[in-house]
Amino acid sequence: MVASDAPTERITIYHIEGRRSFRVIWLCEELGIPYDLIFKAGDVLGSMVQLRKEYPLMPMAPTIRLGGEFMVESGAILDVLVARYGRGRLIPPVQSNDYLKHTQWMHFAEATAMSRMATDRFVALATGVEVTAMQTVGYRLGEPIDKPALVGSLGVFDYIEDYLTKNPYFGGTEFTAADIMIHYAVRGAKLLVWIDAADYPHIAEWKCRVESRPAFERAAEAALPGGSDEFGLPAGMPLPFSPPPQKGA
Ligand SMILES: N[C@@H](CCC(=O)N[C@@H](CS)C(=O)NCC(=O)O)C(=O)O
Repeated sequence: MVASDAPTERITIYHIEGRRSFRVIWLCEELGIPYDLIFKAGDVLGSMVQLRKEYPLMPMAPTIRLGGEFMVESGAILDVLVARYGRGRLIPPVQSNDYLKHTQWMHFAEATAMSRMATDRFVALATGVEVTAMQTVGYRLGEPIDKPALVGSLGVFDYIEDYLTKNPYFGGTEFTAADIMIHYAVRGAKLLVWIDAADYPHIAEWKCRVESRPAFERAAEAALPGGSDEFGLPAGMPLPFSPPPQKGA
């Protein structure tokens, strides 16, 4: 991969607290990429309105502006920043087996993990059934192989847990951008589909390990200046969905 120098122009990140734009902030902190963060602290809707004004065609967090171009899709943004400014960091060598792992998880985070979880949540919202009922419908490891079902949220978590029994990071032996991609899906699952990383020993240990990175801590301070709750959302703000029942309740 051809390395290039530090950006000549600062990256503008349109951010909403507790949302996927956190991934871009974390990556910039890991690589030391200077950025300007545009959001309204403590005002999720206000941040969204600002983003809709700036980029009405596809107002999603994250949106970035770099070199006069707007760009959406967190995975694509991370790929670009790693390729341009990483100088080999946060990505395994292309010829290594770790590169296959890294690339799979870079895509899996949105294309499968977030999409299966969002499907469970949207169907639960549309039908009024609890999101846990959706999970009995999905296919997961250990179920009859002729079950007529698609892989569901629990199957996603089984797969992630199994992977982490054999690998320390989603980039294989080293922390890479793939860990940043998967982290948002794992953290968001507690509210989105009531799957708690704490119930999966290897996921819980990995989550704790990556959250102790200094760049994660700097990103959290910048992205969530008022602190965050147990779901990674801005502390003290109304939740977009009903929370899971308390354990033991
Ligand atoms: N696949 C996109 C998803 C982006 C996305 O859905 N972002 C949410 C916040 S986490 C958003 O902006 N939602 C507003 C909407 O869907 O209208 C990515 O990874 O960047």
